[in-house]
Amino acid sequence: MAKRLAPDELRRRLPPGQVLTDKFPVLTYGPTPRFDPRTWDFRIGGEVEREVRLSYEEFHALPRSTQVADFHCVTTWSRLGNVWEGVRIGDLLTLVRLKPEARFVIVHCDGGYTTNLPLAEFVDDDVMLADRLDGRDLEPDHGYPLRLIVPKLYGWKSAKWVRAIEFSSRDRRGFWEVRGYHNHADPWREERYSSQEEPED
Ligand SMILES: Nc1nc2c(c(=O)[nH]1)N[C@H]1C(S)=C(S)[C@@H](COP(=O)(O)O)O[C@H]1N2
Ligand SMILES: [Mo]
Repeated sequence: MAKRLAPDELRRRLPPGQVLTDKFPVLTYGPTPRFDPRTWDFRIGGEVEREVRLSYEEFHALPRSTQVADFHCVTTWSRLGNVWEGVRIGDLLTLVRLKPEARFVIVHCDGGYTTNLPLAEFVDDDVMLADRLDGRDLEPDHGYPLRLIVPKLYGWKSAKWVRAIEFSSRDRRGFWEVRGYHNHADPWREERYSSQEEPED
């Protein structure tokens, strides 16, 4: 699929320093968590009027969408044209009322992995919680039963095995963001390392 792209199309879709792959490498720190639908739940909390907890069945009753998006890992591979299926953030957010203080999002995963992003980027049209890829359920190593997809940022923001979304008034760096990766992570600006960050304030 990606191989058939015309050179100008490829230039438009492949960020600087990235190399195409048709495979889907697994990039995980630590083991793949075990999934049990009876105990799995999904929480939305923090700066919301009322916290929400959904069971596996309740989550699967939410409106579903499909979208095509490219995926860029900071280790330099990019996989283009992924067909993701799941729940758009816009549809998820009909379940809660955000407090005005909510400005950042911290994503919590099974196994303790976390990642952070600004609210404005979390609510972008192309951000979703996905459970299927290319017409099949996600494989456990790729995040089943649920992963975040944030196409405009490097892959470590696309957290696998998501269990909770926390809205926060202040930004708190996640797992890789405290270990030397860039807080923002825009692949088009090659925001790879925290050492590149401009001092703020
Ligand atoms: N929970 C969790 N999510 C994670 C990671 C991880 O280690 N744990 N790795 C991230 C990184 S660095 C990338 S590039 C993508 C890779 O997704 P994949 O393993 O499905 O290719 O998952 C991201 N999400
Ligand atoms: Mo990555």
